[in-house]
Formats: sequence, structure tokens, C-alpha cells
Amino acid sequence: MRSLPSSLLAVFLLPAALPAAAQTPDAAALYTRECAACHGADRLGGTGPALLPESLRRLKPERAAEVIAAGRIATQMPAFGDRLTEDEIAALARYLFTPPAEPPQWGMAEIEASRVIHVDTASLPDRPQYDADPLNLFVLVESGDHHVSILDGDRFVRLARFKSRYALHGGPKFSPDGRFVHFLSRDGWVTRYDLWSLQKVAEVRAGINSRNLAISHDGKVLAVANYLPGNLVLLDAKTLAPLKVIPALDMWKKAGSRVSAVYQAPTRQSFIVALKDLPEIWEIPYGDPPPATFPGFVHSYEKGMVEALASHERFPIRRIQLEQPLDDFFFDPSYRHLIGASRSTGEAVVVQLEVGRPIKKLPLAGMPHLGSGITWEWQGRRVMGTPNLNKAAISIIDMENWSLIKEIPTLGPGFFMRSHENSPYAWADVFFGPDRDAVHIIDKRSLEIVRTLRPVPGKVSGHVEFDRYGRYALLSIWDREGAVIVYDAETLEEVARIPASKPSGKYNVWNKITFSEGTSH
Ligand code: DHE
Repeated sequence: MRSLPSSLLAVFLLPAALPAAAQTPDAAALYTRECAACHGADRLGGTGPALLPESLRRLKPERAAEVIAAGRIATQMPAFGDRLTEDEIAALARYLFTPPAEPPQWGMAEIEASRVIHVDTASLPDRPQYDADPLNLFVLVESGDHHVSILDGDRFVRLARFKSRYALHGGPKFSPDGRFVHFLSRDGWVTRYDLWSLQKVAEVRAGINSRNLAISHDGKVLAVANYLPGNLVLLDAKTLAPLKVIPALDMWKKAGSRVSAVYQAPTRQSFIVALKDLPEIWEIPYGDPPPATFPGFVHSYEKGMVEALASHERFPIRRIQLEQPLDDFFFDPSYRHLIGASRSTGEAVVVQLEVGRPIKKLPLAGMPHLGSGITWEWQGRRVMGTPNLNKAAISIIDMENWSLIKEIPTLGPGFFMRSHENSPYAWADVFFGPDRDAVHIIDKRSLEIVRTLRPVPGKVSGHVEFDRYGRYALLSIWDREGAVIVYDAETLEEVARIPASKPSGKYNVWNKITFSEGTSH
């Protein structure tokens, strides 16, 4: 995209630094005239993404003005620089960062009305329509041009490439047999895709601004965590029909919260919910009917839960009280313990799910990115490794006594860490700072960095996923002119390079459905 002259940029320093125009343009009218057709009259999105402060949180106001002026390459967003004056563009950008007078509504009716059925499930084939191993496929999210590719994990060729909803985030979630995969966009769109016939099956908009989704262990229910509106939405996974909307409110229904994330706890047959603004964790059993008893009824404050179960209310809430909100979780392989981190304080705590309370503060100083942690056996005990978002170190934690075993210094803070049961190595990217093109290879036995790769000097490299056998490690070059590089996981030599548009995450079907210890779930 062409960059704007600095004089113009100065005008776009929004919102506080923006000089008042002599005659302020009518931004609402401009929006209706120029933007509403694609982004919706209510700014909730249409063919283009939603344009609300919550949805634009990751965009700087000056960048929003740049996009209006110059357009966005490889999208349908045109340039308005020749049609609108500088003042008009600045007013429009400022308008997008202003909350609407009426808070937008998105409840059961809106969700149901948004549902799109692409294919009649009855017409889907009864076997994969290609000769690749359906359980060794990789689902590759290409965030540069908002596409998803399906890669054959043995031959490393694309079986399909399709347009996704705008800005997918978080790991897509697979049905337990690996046949269907579900994606979530930051705009709240859930897409169910059939990996046998390589086509979209259905879509629904579950929220306006969403965080991630989880699937029940039996593949029947999807749960979507929303910032806007602050709620958890439960969907029938097969039809994407909404089952229940649970507003994120405290016990007295006074204070509300955004929902940070939702996770599956397969051994407990429940969803675990992280709340951004309330010092609570929710556990929601999803059985139908709900179980008569539930593991962990040991505290009187769970009386509400007992009553909910007795009344056969579906999706009752068990509330686990905390000292502070926690917004990023990791689980031990038995799902008896949850490790939660607070983005605001950087603290991490261990919560025992059966007794339903925090049992230990974790000695992590660098704001762990727990969603990307992994575990392995080390000297007869289980350890977890997690990158840190604001410290150049990988933390290694003993999962029996929750002590810090080691901090491995790295070249910069990282986002993702990956390994595989059959590999002696863990891969940890450097995502921030001048060494963002580096990836460390850590020996899981010695807990030492044994190699640092710079696959494409100067370009960010990050996010690794192994194939189902642990023979290959696939790494993203995080660039619009990017690639997925396939490495031999033992020799660490490059064996293939697949061009891709800012490939963010990639997900191996087998590793996900078997809950491989080396990847996220
Ligand atoms: Fe993510 C997963 C939260 C920013 C790419 N990210 C997750 C998960 C959470 C999370 C809770 C696990 C959910 C899951 O997979 O079901 N991410 C957050 C944030 O709070 C944060 C820091 C700020 C935000 O704006 O949301 C954040 N994440 C980013 C990015 O900037 C990344 C690098 C680029 C992007 O696409 O937005 C990014 N996050 C990812 C990816 C995963 C992810 C690729 C899935 C990793 C996996 O392998 O499972």
C-alpha cells in the first residue's frame, strides 16, 4: 500500500491529536454514503468487517485513516483518498472509534437469522474425495489475504484453498473424528468446513467481536467466547443453530464482563471459560441432559450449580472465585489443573478444578502466553514450557510441585512453542524485537537451546506444527509474501517451501484430535 505524506499523517493522528477542522464534516452522513453498503448501516459488518471501537482495538487510529485514504490491497476495500478531503477522512476515522449511541444487539434471534447453510449435510460424501491421509492434513490459516489452505501432510501440496471470513483468530477446532473443522473470525463468524469433500458446510455469526471457540469432546456443541456482546454462545455443532446465549454477569447479575476465551476439558465433559473483567472462572458441563452429579462439589458456594443440575437446566454455570481476573489458560494433560495468567498484572496461578480454587501462585515474571505452552516428560516428571510475551525467556515449570525449573534465555519474547511426542526438540519462536526472524530449537532433555534458525533473514518467523508422526516441522514466514517452510524434524534441514500469504497458524488434524502433548488444544 502506498504510504501517506507526513503532512497528511500528522492530520491523521487521532483522536486527541487531531486538529479541529474549520467546519467539521458530518461523519455519520459520510459513513452512510460511503461505507454502509459494505460495512453495514449499523457498523456491524457486511461484506466488509465490523467498524466498531471493539473490533478496531488492534488498529491504530492513524492506520485507520491511512486505510480509508489508500484502501487495503488484496481486499475489496477501495481507496477514498481521491474522493474525500483530508478532513472528511479524519472525521470518518474518528467516527469509527466512537461507540454507537445504542449498544449493538446480537442475541439468539440475530444469531439464528445470520445462519447460512452451504450444503445439505445429507448430501456429503461418505469418504474423503482425495487420496491423501485425511488425518495427516494441515489446516493453514493465511491471514494476509484471509484464506485457508488445506495441505497434504505427506506430500506438502495444497488440496484446497478458500476464502475465509475476515481475520480468523485462535486455533480452529476439529470434530473428534477429524472430519469437520470449525473456524472463528474476530467478527464472530463461525464456519464449519468438511475436510472430506473440501467445502464449507454452514456459517453463523455468533457475536460481534469474538475471541475463540471450543468444541465439546463428542463434537456436538461449539462454544464461542465474545467480547461484544460480553457472552458465551453455545451452538449445535452440526447445524450451527444457537442453543443458548449466556451473558457474562456476576452472581448478582450486576457487573458484566467480556469473555476472554473458552476451552474444552474433555475428561470433565465441560467448557472452561475465562472472563476478562470478573475475578471468576466458569465451568459449564455440556451434557444433555446435564450430569446428575459433577466432579468437584465440595464448596457451599456451588449450591447454585447443584440447584441448576437438579432442575435439569442445560449448561449450568459453576463459578470458581479468584483474586483477580485471569485471561489465558493452560491445562495439565488430566485436566485436573488449570494454569491461568493475567494480562494486566502478568501473574500466573494454578487452579485445582476439582476443589475449585487457586492452590498456587506460579513464579513467572514475563507474562506467559499460556495458550501456546506444551508439556513433556523430563527426568521422570511432567514439565510444561511456555513462552513469555514481555520477557525474552522460555519458562519451564514442574507440573507436580509447580516450581520453576528453568528460564531459558531467548533472543526476544516469543508467541508460540511446539513439539511432538516423537521429537526430542521443542521449537520456540522469537516474535518481538530485532531478532524476530529467529527460531530457537530447544533440546527437551537438556533444556538447552541447541540451534537457532533464521529461515528468511529480516522476516518474522513463527508458529510451528508437526505432522502426525513427528517427522516434519512446519514453520511460518509471517509475511504477505510469506511461506510455510517444511523442516526434517530430526536433521533440521529444509525439505520444502510452500508460498503462502502471511501464514499464521497451521494445525495438524491428528495432533489436534489426539491431544498431542506438543501442540495446543
Ligand atoms: Fe492469539 C490463539 C489470545 C494476539 C495469533 N490467542 C490464542 C488463544 C488465545 C489468544 C486465548 C487460544 C485460543 C484458541 O486457540 O482457542 N491473542 C490472544 C490475545 O489476548 C492477544 C495477545 C491480543 C488480541 O488482540 O487478541 C492475541 N494472536 C494474537 C496476535 O496478534 C496473533 C499473533 C495474530 C493474529 O492472528 O491475531 C495471534 N492466537 C494466534 C494464533 C493462535 C492464537 C495463530 C492459535 C495458536 C495455536 O497454535 O493454537
